Amino acid sequence: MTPSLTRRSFVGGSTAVALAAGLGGRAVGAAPAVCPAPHPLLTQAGDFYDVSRGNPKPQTLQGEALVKAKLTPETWRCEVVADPFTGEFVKQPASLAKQLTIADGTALDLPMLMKLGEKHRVRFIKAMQCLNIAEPLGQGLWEGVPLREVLRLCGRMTNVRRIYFWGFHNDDPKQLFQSSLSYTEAMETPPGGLPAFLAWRLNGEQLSLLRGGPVRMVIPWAHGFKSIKWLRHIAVTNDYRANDTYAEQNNDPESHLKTAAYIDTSAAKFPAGGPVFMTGRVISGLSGLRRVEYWLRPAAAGAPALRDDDPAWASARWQPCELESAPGDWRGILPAGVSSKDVLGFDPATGRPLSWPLPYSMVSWSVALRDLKPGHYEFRARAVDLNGFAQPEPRPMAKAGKNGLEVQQFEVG
Ligand SMILES: Nc1nc2c(c(=O)[nH]1)N[C@H]1C(S)=C(S)[C@@H](COP(=O)(O)O)O[C@H]1N2
Ligand SMILES: [Mo]
Repeated sequence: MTPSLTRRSFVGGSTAVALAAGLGGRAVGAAPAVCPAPHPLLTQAGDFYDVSRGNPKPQTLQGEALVKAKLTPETWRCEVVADPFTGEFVKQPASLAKQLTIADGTALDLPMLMKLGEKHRVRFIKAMQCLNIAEPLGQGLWEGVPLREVLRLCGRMTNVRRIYFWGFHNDDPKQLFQSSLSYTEAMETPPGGLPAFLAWRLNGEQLSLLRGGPVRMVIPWAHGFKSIKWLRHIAVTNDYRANDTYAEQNNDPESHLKTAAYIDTSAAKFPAGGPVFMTGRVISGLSGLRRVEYWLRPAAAGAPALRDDDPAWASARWQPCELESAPGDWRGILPAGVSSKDVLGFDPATGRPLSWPLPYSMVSWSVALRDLKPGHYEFRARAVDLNGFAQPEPRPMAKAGKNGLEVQQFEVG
């Protein structure tokens, strides 16, 4: 199964430098006098980098096909069943006191979810990132109800070790894209932690078909492959294996979002004299974020990639970048009617973020490079986490998430 990727057009609050690059390759930029504005904290639903399988892709369905797929708000249904699976180490199958099925008219629908939402609603700002793509996909304010509240509708569970879930896939087993959580991950949340949830709103609006609506799973700590779109099925199972579709493709199925910095594409050439502004985004992953730093060095035009064992790494001079600070006033950033006091990760009394960046969110960084002599340069940026580990430490294995160090070459003069 090969994901097909649609590059979102890079517009809307993007930097002048990046815009020039996006429109015509790496343009020769007039250096802006002030640092370009940071990326907007919330990405519009249509501006996310899309990672979707399916032939046809569910977001292209229309009319009767959409109704048949149960992917309109009125027709949406999600079954919650017990998987009868047994095997060598699985003597007893999982069971639920009550299954929610389409056949007997008890499947989950949107009114049921909204009813649960009256009491258990969660809102959370999360960066979406694919384990296999070295660039954030976007960031949203996701809104829904914890998976555990949905499972509680089914009464007593026995012999449940994992929860599997998958979306609409054209009723073709070859197109199935599923993911899973352990029982504990689905049911229990550490204090101040973030629950797995079923989302039906994004940035204050109904979750669009394009972004996986009417309802998608959102797993706050995980890479995108756990956040199943067009959710239609939840199955509790006694199978202890994380048999995510991604696991079958040589990925670490229990990876968490990594702390990592990403560089915006800059102009290829800057005039001498003015400052050169470099910008980018950084995700605060499992290990949190302490700072972003850069390393600038002269390098020949088109210099080959620096090998991992090159002695230059040892003498690199890493210097601090400026991190976008927490907004003092969240009105105008959050959708109308949403108070930051009601968003997870914020102090419910003051409405201020409890940490910055928020866990599993991304913010912009920037640096002004001054007094550069004419010549060719290489610019690298890296995140340093709360353990003091610099990217790509401590987990440089790409199949647990891409966090290699990015590099940009440019010329001054
Ligand atoms: N049903 C379904 N859900 C899915 C996928 C998919 O192909 N089908 N792709 C997953 C992957 S690998 C990623 S990275 C995210 C991407 O989310 P986005 O398209 O909203 O950016 O969706 C996830 N959810
Ligand atoms: Mo992905």
